[in-house]
Amino acid sequence: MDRQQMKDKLKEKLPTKRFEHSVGVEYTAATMAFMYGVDCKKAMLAGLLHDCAKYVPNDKKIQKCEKRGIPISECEYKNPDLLHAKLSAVYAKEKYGITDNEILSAITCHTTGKPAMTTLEKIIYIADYIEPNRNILPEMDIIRKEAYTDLDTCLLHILHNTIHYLEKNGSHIDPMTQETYEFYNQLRG
Ligand code: DGI
Ligand code: FE
Ligand code: FE
Repeated sequence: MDRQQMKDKLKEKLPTKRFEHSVGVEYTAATMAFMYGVDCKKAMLAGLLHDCAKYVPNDKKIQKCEKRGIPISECEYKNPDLLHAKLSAVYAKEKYGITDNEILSAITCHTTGKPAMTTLEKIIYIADYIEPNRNILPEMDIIRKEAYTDLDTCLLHILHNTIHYLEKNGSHIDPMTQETYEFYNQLRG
């Protein structure tokens, strides 16, 4: 499947706004790939497809992950939307023909992050948050600059603000989100 065919298929699977968000992540990831010397094609594919399973109904998300033996945390059982990251990697492989494991892992961890991410994984996590169509979140101007000056500072800033937002709303923090935060917080020293 070439890139245009992938785009056409994705457009059918997502509401307009989510499709536009995906294209925003595709191109934001490309600019970050230039900055950090990462394979631009990989960054664009991961960006384009990162949310491809977002609109699978939540009960199906659980079913499909269970069927493939993908581990599901207690927090993911309570908030099955979190599984769209893992399931989007499955769909990228099964339905869009992506075989590259660097792309697939960047899609897998785009929502919670994980400790010791590769540069491509960081780029997708960050591009998802800062792409131009995203609603403006607190400190977005600073976070967008950090994305092009210091990846780890940017990552920690997003994790900090996300955890703060989740706590404020009484949402459960997934252990992977917490571990990622602690990892990058310790790294800063
Ligand atoms: O899919 P997107 O909307 O583009 O962005 P995303 O994949 O980063 O998902 C964002 C949502 O995920 C947002 O509503 C916050 C939520 N989220 C991220 N980490 C956690 C979380 N929700 C819970 N309950 N726990 C987490 O640790
Ligand atoms: Fe997502
Ligand atoms: Fe997204």
